[in-house]
Amino acid sequence: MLLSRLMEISREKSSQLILAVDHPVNYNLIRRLSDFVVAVKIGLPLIFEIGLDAAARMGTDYRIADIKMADVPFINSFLVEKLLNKGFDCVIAHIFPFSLEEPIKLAHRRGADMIGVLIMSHGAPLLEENVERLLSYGIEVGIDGLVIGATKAEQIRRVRELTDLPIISPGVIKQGAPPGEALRCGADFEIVGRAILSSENPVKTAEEIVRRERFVRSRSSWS
Ligand code: NUP
Repeated sequence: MLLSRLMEISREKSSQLILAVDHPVNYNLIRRLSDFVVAVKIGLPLIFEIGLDAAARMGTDYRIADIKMADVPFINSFLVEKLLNKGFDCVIAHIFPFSLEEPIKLAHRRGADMIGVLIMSHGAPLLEENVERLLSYGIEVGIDGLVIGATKAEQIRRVRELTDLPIISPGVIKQGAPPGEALRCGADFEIVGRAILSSENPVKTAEEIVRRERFVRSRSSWS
C-alpha cells in the first residue's frame, strides 16, 4: 500500500525505472532487464495478444496491470480480484467518482496497490480540467499512487505541491520526455517501454536510462 513494496525494491536496486510491456517479448530479456527495472507494467495489448495467464507471467519483482479500469464498482472489483489472483501486485484505474471505493478496499485487504490515472502523457483535456476533483476523490478513497505523463513537467510540479502520493510517469523518450525530467519535477518512477524493448541492446539502454535518472535525481531538490 502506498506502493511501499515498490519503494522498497526501488531502494534496493537504486532504480526508479518501470518497464512497460505492451507486446510479446522474450521472458529471458525481461529477467535480464530486472537488474535495472523495479517493476513490469503489463498493458492491455499484451493481455489481448497472449492471454491473461501468460501476460501475468511476464512480470518479475512487482507486477502492474495497466488496464486503465473505468467501469461500475462491481465490475471493477471483479477485475481487481481476477488480476490479484493471477499474481499482479497493482492495478491502474481511472479515478472516476464513484467507481473505486469497493475495488480499493479489496486491493488493500489483499496487500495490493491501486494507481489512478491523473494526467495522461498525450494530453487528455477532460482529465486536466478536473485535476483537483480527481485527486481529491483519489485521496478520499485511498488511492496508492498517481499516473502523470512525463511529458507534463509543469503538472507534475503542481501536483507534487498538492500531495505526497507516489507519482509514476510514462512518456519517456518515445513520447518526448527526456529520462530523469519527471523525477526532477517530483515524480517517483518513470515508465519506459518501446525505447528499451525496441532498441538494439535493451539491457544497455535500460542501464543508460537508469544512470541518467540517477544523475538527474542527484542534482534535483526532490532527491
Ligand atoms: O498517460 C499515459 N501514457 C502512457 O503512455 C498513461 C499510460 N499508462 N501510458 C502507458 O505507458 C502506455 O499505455 C504504455 O504502456 C506506456 C508508454 O510506453 P512507451 O511510450 O514508453 O513505449
